[in-house]
Amino acid sequence: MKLLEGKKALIFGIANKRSIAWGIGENLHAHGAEVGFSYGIPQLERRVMPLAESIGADFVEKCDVSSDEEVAEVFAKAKERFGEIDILVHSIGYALREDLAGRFVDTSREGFRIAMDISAYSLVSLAKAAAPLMPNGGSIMSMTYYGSEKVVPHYNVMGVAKAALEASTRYLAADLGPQNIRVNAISAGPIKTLAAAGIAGFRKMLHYSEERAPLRRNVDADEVGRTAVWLSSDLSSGVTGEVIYVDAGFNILGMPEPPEAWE
Ligand code: NAD
Ligand code: 0WE
Repeated sequence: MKLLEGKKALIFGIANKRSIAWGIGENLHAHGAEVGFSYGIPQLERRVMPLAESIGADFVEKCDVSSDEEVAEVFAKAKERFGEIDILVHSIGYALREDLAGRFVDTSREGFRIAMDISAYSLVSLAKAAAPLMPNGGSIMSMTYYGSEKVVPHYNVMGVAKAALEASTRYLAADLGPQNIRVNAISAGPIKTLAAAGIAGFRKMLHYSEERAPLRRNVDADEVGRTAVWLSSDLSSGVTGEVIYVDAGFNILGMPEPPEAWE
């Protein structure tokens, strides 16, 4: 009997084979879960369909999470297809490109609103829509990043949105806990996905963390997916409202390695 046998998962935020959402989907499927996917924009269908098919996932629906109507529609379809679900994965983040460069202090009102709406509020709206499909409890998780806690150059308004996402995780965990629905976030180290591809200096950031992280390497979407299996399973039944780090230990450091002069 596989760990997630009989469980049904809905995964939001797949774009291509590099997506963390795909690393999670593959692993949930490998451990026996039935998986459905949702993607954000029509152009992604072409890339997402063959991936979904390769693991026998027939539920693949577009949903722009900035639209209440689209969220309602995708959950109506999920109810039709799955009846109940056990696992909800939120793997969505977006800010205006201009807000991921330069100074945070220059963030526009509209840029701030968009980042908060798509990257943080959407977890609240998906959790609210998913809860009625989880009558026997469930596990909800989202993806976050260390830039929510400490200043990471150019992460800017996304750091603020991730702080809101992490705080929302705690409030949702408190609200939904009595229904045995757990809500957690995975804080992943930097991974070269579509969302990271366009970021100036991302390669240098990967080298920076690879050289300093306690494990002296970066993490990949498959490792995030394996932690998602644990959060999805009854092995983590006592864990809710938490941020779980999958970052090769980078977050524990208070200072980089001592310079040679100290040794
Ligand atoms: P990705 O580009 O593969 O995934 C991001 C997804 O968000 C895309 O599928 C995109 O279509 C979707 N999205 C954007 N706006 C949307 C909208 N309005 N409606 C629906 N979907 C929308 O990149 P990824 O790195 O896999 O990102 C997934 C999550 O992981 C994000 O929350 C990101 O912040 C987080 N994360 C990424 C890293 C990293 O270094 N790659 C590290 C830590 C956390
Ligand atoms: O959450 C993210 C990135 C999310 C993201 C990426 C983009 C690129 C394309 C949100 N919005 C957009 N908008 C676009 O137009 N990460 C954790 C990856 C990431 O992004 C950074 C990082 C890291 C790490 C940006 C600056 C500094 C570090």
